[in-house]
Amino acid sequence: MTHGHPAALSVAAPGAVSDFPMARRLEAYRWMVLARVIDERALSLQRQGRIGFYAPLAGQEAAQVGAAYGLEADDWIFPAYRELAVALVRGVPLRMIFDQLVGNSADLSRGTQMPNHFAFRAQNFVSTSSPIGTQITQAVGTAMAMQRRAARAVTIAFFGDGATSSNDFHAGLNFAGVFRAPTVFFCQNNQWAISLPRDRQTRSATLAEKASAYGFPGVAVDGNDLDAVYRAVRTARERAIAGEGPTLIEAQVYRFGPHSTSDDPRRYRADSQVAEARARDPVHTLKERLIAEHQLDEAADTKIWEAARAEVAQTFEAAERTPPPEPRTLFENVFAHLTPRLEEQRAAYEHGALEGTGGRP
Ligand SMILES: Cc1ncc(C[n+]2csc(CCOP(=O)(O)OP(=O)(O)O)c2C)c(N)n1
Repeated sequence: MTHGHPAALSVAAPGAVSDFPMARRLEAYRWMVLARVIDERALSLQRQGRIGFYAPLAGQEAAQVGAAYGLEADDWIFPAYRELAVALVRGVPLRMIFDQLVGNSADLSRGTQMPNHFAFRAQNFVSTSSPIGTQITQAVGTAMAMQRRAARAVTIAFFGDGATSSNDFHAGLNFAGVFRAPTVFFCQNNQWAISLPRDRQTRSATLAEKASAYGFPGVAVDGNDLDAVYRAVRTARERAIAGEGPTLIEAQVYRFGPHSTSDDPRRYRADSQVAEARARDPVHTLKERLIAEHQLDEAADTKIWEAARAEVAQTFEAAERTPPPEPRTLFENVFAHLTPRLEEQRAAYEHGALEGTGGRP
């Protein structure tokens, strides 16, 4: 098992900020269930050839939902490519997510972006970073701009264990430390960077301890524990707003599924390791807690899952029925002024010279 060292697990200053609000725990659970259902469905749809690509987040729901609840509406999110549950909690409509996965005419990027590469302007959810780590420096730069404008907001950069070996991790954390940028670095250590296990990523005992080299706090939390994640993000946010600078949070989780629809995890890890991690399933953990707190029972739980499955099925079908983008939209929204070559292609398209090419120039 490649999990971090339990002895290093700590929760940021217990009691410094309040626990996850009791009244909103059931709501948080619903988001986690919805994320899990989307995940299962999207994997299956990709296998059926109905969407082109997907990066599952199963196993990381509590980390993402806990982090999202720790933020405020004015904060800016700099995601990697696995933060679908963060987008949900921020209020991105399910329909917009599926429009993007399908790449239809209602999609904000008109199908020109790869599926699963979201950007939601209204929710301050910045465009997905597929190049590992680039969002880290962008989050720091934006936080420094916020600082200069005296905005009472923070940026949060989401990234994985693999990203801690990137140039941008070093540049971003160093700058943030020096300039006390109001940034929260949120590392979801899901134990794998595609096929590379955590113990071959670094000899550091935890990823959180890397923060000490940059001169600010690093905390490792159990990413399956909604309350622990929420507290850590809340504390980091308050610190950032107070002008005390950034925090690195390492949420220790496990990626249950493949890295993406493009790989087969059974070629690089044992089923027994996955089974062991699944025993700490964050969705199940929260369910048990809600039952113990008398906020949920089995019948109500079944209804939550059924409602999520029905909503996902109906919404996806509606997105699938929406027509594809007009081919001419290929020439729009990329360049302010088309390059001469693209101008030629657009003119050829408009004159029907591209007929019989399936709309492709
Ligand atoms: C700069 C760069 N190098 C390599 C890749 C190929 N790549 C895609 S995902 C990935 C692993 C990232 O792992 P991690 O940061 O742990 O995030 P996770 O996928 O586990 O969420 C790599 C190496 C890339 N996208 N960008």
